[in-house]
Amino acid sequence: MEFVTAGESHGPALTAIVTGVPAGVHLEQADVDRDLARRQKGYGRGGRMLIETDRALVQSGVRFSHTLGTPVTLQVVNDDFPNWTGRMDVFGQAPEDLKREVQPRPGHADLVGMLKTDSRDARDILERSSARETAARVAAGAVAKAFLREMGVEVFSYVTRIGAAQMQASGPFGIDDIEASEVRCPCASATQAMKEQIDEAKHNGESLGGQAVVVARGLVPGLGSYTSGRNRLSSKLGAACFAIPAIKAVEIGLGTQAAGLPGSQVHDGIVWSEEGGYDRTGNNAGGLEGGMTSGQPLVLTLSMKPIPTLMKPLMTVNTDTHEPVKASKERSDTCAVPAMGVVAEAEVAMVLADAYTQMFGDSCLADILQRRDAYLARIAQR
Ligand code: EPS
Repeated sequence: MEFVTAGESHGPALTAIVTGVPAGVHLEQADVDRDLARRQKGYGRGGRMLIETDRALVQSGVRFSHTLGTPVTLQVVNDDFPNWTGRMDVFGQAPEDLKREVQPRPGHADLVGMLKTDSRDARDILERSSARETAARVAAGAVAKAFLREMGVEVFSYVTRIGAAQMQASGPFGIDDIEASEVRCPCASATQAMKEQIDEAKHNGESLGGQAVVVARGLVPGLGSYTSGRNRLSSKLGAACFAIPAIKAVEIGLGTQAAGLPGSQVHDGIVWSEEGGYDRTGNNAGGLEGGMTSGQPLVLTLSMKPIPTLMKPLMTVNTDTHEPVKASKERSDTCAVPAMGVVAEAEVAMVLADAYTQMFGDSCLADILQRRDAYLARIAQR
């Protein structure tokens, strides 16, 4: 299972096409729209989210709330498009008085994209490099999640850091605690500290990054492969997470901390019981051993840099005159870390769904479930 997206931030619409979806997967409109709405929320979002109410128009691949085994096309209309007449028209001539973007933002794709594509207007680049595109990924990811639900797999995320505010407690919490928080952090005191960070950043014309953890529970052991580097699930998950704009690091389980500890404090012990079969004494490995799922929860931590659009802009160079100027300041978000967690769920779900179909087939759900059950029965004998 894989997907491709198309669409500009202020163009008519975003589109995702998901291929490799087995027939017979139950999918409702609400499955997609729920995640689209979750992505739009989050303290620190800017004015654009007041304009958009993202919904997916499912245009192929689903009949009577079940997938057909054909490509699934999902379209998310940009409600802002009509406000961009004369700036984002699909056809015709650019108006004489068109204001080109010639003050590239440090840290954004603006300058390098202009050089690469021989453009004199950074809008040609920023329209696609905008994180608006992640709405289409979330729509695609909802299809993967619907398939994973049939496999008994749940994917969720929560925010652990925004700027200097970090969640300390890792005590028990529920999905409701995450979704009740305006920053998608299950700890109430950390939520408050994160909101204060965002308020301060906004006041200072700054932007903020942070960290989110993505968890997948209910996975069978053995998804992925140890036999070649490209087929290691860790490599595919890393590529998918780094595909998210502004992601600067992806950690698995204990992550970079493992580099500073002796092996005895890093590796999870293996145990066996009559009732449960093989198990581990911990999950420092984050659910991956040898490039395969271990059967423990998959735990990934993603670190996001601050958004490059600053209301108190950094210095840059005018690409027409080469004069030093302040970078352009578009309407933007102060912090998009809560949204990033939802996007990461989608990316991770797609990799996991693909791994399931590689292992158990991709023609129809009933066959996949039968093969999955036979596999689980076999390994339970070991
Ligand atoms: C973005 C700039 C802002 C964000 C946008 C990403 O959009 P606008 O320029 O229209 O104010 O709101 O994110 C989204 C629209 C979204 O749906 O996440 C950017 O430059 O990357």
